Amino acid sequence: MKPNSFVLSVAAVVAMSFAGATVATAKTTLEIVKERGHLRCQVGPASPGFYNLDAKGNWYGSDVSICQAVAAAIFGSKTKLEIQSVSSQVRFTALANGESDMLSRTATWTLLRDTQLGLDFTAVNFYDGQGFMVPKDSGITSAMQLKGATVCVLTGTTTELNLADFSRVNNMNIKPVTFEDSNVRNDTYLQGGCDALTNDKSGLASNKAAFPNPGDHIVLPETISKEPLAPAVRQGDAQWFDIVKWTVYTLINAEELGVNKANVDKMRSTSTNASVRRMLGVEGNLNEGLGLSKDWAYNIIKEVGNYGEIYEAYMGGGKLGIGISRAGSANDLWTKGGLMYAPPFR
Ligand SMILES: N[C@@H](CCC(=O)N[C@@H](CS)C(=O)NCC(=O)O)C(=O)O
Repeated sequence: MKPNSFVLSVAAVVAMSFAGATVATAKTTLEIVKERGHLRCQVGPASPGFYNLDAKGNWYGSDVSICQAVAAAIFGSKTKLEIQSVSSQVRFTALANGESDMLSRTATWTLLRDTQLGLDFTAVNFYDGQGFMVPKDSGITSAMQLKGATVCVLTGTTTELNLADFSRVNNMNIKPVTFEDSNVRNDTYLQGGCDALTNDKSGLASNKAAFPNPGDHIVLPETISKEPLAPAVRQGDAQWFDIVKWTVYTLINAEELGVNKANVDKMRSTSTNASVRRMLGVEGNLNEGLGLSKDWAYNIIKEVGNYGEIYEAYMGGGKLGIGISRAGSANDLWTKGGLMYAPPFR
């Protein structure tokens, strides 16, 4: 053996044993979460629909439900959860830095975010699009009338970028008024500091629901972008990615298969539908690749319900809902003309 190749092979052996040592000691996200005893999940500043606080300081909402569902899949209880409220501006860095285990926070899945921030988007839980809101008495009825207007917008968002595109493409000379804090943005708009407010349309419904006189504002008909909102995880842990992704798919499949919070026990003991039996862990071993117990999906449904129940409660017509009608929209099940379609339990 020539001395050079000897040196090389020693180096290779040393490198290999380092790699081996790293693999042997690095903990998976699931192991870290289990050892900690609870999941850390990021949402946004309190906002009706997605993530809001009740009088006792408990978080609730559709994005909070996804956090609860992942906690239930791991621990069998939705309460093994620490919610972190993070602004749009810092959300991705906070996740990439390891401050939380996942983000469930009206975050739009884009190519850049998916490939350049050290993150992976899991499965869409709400199909949205950007719109505009104006005071009713402004007389404005179309976004095309916003030529030269000042528009309040949150920075660090796709909203800000789409607004610039919309203005440029249509030669509108819109003047963005940018904010880091959504409360300050809303107050400025309410006090007449800008002619219009722009946000995802579900965000506008949420903002409006929190205004003193929601009826004084209208959402204009135009939708200027695609905003597929999805929970995200840090890149590099395929099992963790699968756990969060299949938690969303469980919620959607459960609705399609007619399994809900109220009937899940009965379904588990009496259903003869093979997909239901596999989903609820009565048959097969679909849990194994996820590293979760057989009843992981049962626990999700038992603790938080299915996708339709969550939608109705927080985004739809429920007491706490923000009244976005679902029937026939992109957020309906694929069996009803929508885009909510989850891969099968098999
Ligand atoms: N979907 C867009 C916008 C996200 C966004 O700004 N969502 C609103 C929904 S109301 C929000 O969280 N606002 C509160 C905040 O971030 O301070 C994105 O991912 O950039």
